[in-house]
Amino acid sequence: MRACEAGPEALVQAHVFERLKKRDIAIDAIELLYPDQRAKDKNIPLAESLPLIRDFNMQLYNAVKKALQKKTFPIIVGGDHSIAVGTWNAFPKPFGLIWIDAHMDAHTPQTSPSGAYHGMPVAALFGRGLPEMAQLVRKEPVLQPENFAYIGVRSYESGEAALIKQLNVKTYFMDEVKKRGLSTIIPEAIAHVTRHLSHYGVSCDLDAFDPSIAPGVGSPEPGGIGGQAMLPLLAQFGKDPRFIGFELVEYNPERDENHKTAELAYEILKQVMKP
Ligand SMILES: [Mn+2]
Repeated sequence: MRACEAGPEALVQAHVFERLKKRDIAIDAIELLYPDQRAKDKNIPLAESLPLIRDFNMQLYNAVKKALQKKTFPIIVGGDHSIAVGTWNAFPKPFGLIWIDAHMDAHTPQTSPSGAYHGMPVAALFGRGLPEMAQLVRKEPVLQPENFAYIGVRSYESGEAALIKQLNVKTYFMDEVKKRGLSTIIPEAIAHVTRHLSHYGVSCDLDAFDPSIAPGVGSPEPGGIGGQAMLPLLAQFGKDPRFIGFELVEYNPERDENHKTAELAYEILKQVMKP
């Protein structure tokens, strides 16, 4: 049960965006995009779902591009993490990216045990894996691995970990996060992804948070980030002139308990968008 495709609509129904607006947070427009119904079938092989995933990412790419042309600040709410390919293709290159996640999402079809595309978007952004996604819009990779940092990783498979190691990607594993604290690590991660570049974005998977505060996710992993530690720190992104966009993914309303995770999503967006 992943059901993340129902996430955005469930957050609208939980009045997440309406409540943000009431707090004088400038929201120009909310646009909901829907994947092809066939993409919901978890049992179809990647070869069959790939064109659907690709089409959806193109739709999303165009929507984010349009928002940027209107000079609005894009906040992208998923959906599973496959959407990162469409999202980050839309931003003018070059930029750095901070990826807050329990997982690496850096598989290629050769290394993935499940074949699920939501485990592959980081590899695609680095130009690896299926060319349909790795070259969604252009031939060149969206990101250079040196301008990327993970925060919160605690569950991964050997094939993707080998790629991340080979590409020398900065990874703040969960043990280091616990030991050194997010108030140290977040500014360090920002400094890392901007050391050659002037702009950066953030992609946040709700499963980076501990399942006690975020049970409603596609792939829960114990031992995650606590809300109190993280939430106040998110305001630094929104206030940073180098920050270009924010993506929040993997909300699964079917697994949520008493709207806990929807509330967390609200708190995250409130912090990031704080005027
Ligand atoms: Mn993810």
